[in-house]
Amino acid sequence: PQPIQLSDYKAPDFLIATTELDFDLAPETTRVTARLTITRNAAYLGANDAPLVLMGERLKLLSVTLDGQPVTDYTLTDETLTLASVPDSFTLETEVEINPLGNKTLEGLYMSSGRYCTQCEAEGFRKITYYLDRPDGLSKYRVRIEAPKAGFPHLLSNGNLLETGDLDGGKHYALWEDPFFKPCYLFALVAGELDVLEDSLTTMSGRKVELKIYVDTGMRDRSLYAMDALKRSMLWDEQVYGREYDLDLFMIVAVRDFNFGAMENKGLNVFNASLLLADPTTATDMDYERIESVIAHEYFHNWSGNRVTCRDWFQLCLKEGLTVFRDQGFSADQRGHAVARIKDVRALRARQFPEDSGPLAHPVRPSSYVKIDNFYTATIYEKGAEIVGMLKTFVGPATYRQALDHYFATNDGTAATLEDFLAAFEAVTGDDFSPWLQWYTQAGTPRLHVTSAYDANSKTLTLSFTQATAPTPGQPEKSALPIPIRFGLLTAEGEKQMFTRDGILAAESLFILRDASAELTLNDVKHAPVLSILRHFSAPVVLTVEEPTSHAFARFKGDSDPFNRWEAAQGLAKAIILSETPDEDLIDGFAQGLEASLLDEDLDHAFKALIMGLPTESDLAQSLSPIDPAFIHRNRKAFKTALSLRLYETVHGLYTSLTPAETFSPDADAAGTRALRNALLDLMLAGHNRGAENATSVNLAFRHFETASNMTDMVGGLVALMHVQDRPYKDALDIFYARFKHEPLVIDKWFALQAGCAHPDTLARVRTLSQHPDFDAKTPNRWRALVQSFANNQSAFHAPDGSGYDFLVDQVLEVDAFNPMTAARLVEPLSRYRVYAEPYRTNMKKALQTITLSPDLSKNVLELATKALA
Ligand code: B3K
Ligand code: ZN
Repeated sequence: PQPIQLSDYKAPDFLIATTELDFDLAPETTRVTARLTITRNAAYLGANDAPLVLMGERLKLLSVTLDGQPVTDYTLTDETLTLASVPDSFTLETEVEINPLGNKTLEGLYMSSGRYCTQCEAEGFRKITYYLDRPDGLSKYRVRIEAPKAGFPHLLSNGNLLETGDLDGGKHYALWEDPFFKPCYLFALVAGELDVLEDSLTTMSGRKVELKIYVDTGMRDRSLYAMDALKRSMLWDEQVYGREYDLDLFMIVAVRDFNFGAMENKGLNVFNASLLLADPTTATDMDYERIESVIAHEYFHNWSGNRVTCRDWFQLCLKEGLTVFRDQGFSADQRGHAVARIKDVRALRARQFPEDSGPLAHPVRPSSYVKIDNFYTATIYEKGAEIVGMLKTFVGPATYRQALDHYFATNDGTAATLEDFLAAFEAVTGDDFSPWLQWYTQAGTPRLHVTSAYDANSKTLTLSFTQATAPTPGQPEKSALPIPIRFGLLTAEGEKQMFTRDGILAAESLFILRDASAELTLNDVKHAPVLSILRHFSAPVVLTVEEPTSHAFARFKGDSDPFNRWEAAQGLAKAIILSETPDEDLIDGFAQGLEASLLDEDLDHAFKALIMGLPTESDLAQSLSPIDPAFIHRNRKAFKTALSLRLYETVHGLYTSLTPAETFSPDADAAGTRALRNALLDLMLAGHNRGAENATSVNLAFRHFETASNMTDMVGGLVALMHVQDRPYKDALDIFYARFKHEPLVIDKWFALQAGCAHPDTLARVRTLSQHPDFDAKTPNRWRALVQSFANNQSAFHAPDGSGYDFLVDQVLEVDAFNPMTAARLVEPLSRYRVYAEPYRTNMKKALQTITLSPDLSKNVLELATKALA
């Protein structure tokens, strides 16, 4: 397939001012009539007599009329409808038939649990009707939906409800109008039997907005948290960004079958039920946290995405990076800045860093793609958010707000580019922001190296910074990027140390590295310093600092920047785990540092839970070359056991002191305490095989599971029991299944937990589970619960004989036959074969080749597998 190039962008030949859609819904024979008022783009008038080319896929065309006259001389392909010669201004009406029930791609109009719903981003609208399916075509929509009353009492679309009424034959209809111009990817329709939770909110200008969340019947109470999060998001966007909601109605619908998390359709967000429904007995704190952040994310898109949309899909991060940054800011305000930052960075490192250093590396604004669906990546989302964060750090919060106000004001109602975004910063500062554009156009994670020289006589400290970015596919040469480096100094004991920079006394400072290398001199540094560089993770880079290990211990002990305190612990743990032979002194030192943190009254529970979390196996893999998953697993486990044995008394004591609250609250404090209690239990159990307290801790874990009054603690108990395997673990799994067998979202967890278990039997277990009556590859949530969890399970997936890869390949090929978008997400785990040791490397490559050689591959899977092998 021919890639699409950014450099080929051309404004559309035609504009569609108004779009009227009539839906006559029937499961296998839905009729869609589209009446489009079309004009030739003024930019080309007189100079262009281009044909009208509309996109359409899997549509049965029934009729075409132009200004009321039947048209017969059109050309139809699998992907287009072309009218060779058309006037400069006309009305086109097409009628098509589609099959929502048979649509298992979950893109376009499809059915989920007997309900109709749509997913159009990026290019799904063309599966509904013939259209100029591109984000720079903004149009006003009027939508009429007709369906049987029985089974389909709710008929929803974007905007305002104008009219409803009964029709003959037990049918009814609803007429919707969206007053805002929008691209077709934001179109949505939902029809079916639903329960609705209603609420309202008065906006900052005093308008009352009705809020409605539609869920499966019987699930209304499980949407209360989402409603609460929605109201907090709406207020936050008013307070922090000055953004007000613009319609009188805001609706969210939860569906079970969905290819990803959620979708920001104008006034009618559609959510994967797993990111909306929650109550204490079925959702973990992590679920609550994700629901809160995704509700905010989709809501925030109303401005960053909908009011200002993207000119073309290459600009995807214009809406996604910015909206992720906005939702991260919201979550940080709700749950604590340090803890939120650590979690965001952990996710960035887990998903984006590997992508950025492998064969699928691409700039935040790519320059070409085959299937845009393949570019909804951690790079576009998370690295895109980091860039916005760096811009904010660079200009400061007040100027950032001015720049964003300017951006929204000047681009409202348009389809914009990243240049437009940076222009807003230029407009309010008068500076040149073109160096920042390179963060969007250059792939790869920069490495930042820092050395220092301290002169005790003159009390000066010279810091030397160097940056370098390794080549990525298609980009052999890399430029230096502007890197904001926030830093401070400590004493050898981990106390804060002041310094003077350019005559100003400071405890912390910001340095912008603009070139490949630079030096900075600080004065009045009284004591030999410990550096605390890249505080709050001020840039998405890999940092190395030349320093003795004792400096990392000093930061672990007392860095006033909580991010760097956590980071110091991560770095030390990494060094210990990746060394060939265990260094007992270092392990002792780490255990003491951890114990001190655990007993520190000033640290909150959520932070303590995080600092207990050892680097994950995939995190560790990034610091080992070539990657040997078995080595990593063995050493990490040994280190955890060593910590468990050393800290048993403290951990046990602290665990017992944390009594679970009587009533459940999903807020950050309560969740932090549960996180800590579960982390303590897990660490206790990690040493169970060798400790004298064996039976006690196993009993404790089982009781923790059995008496849990919420899902977080149940899962915490199960995870701890994984260290034990055998009876108590298997019993717990059976109890869990029996209790929740009628709760699909909880059974997803049951599949995921087993697939994520680091045990030699896991692959066999996963194969058996893939035959379980509850397993269904056609439901993406269930499929991902089993298959993605397994592919993320480093030690089980990377079986030396390649059997884990074989399982993945079979699954990807099976799902690719009906849902390419979802199948393609799981090519990535095989892609980085070159950095693995043998025999993994050869086996991963063979698995990729098996994929590329199979017949009838989708473009989605083919693009990624080919790039991985290139
Ligand atoms: N914009 C959607 C993602 C669409 C993915 C299409 N393959 C959700 C979001 O980022 O908010
Ligand atoms: Zn988004």
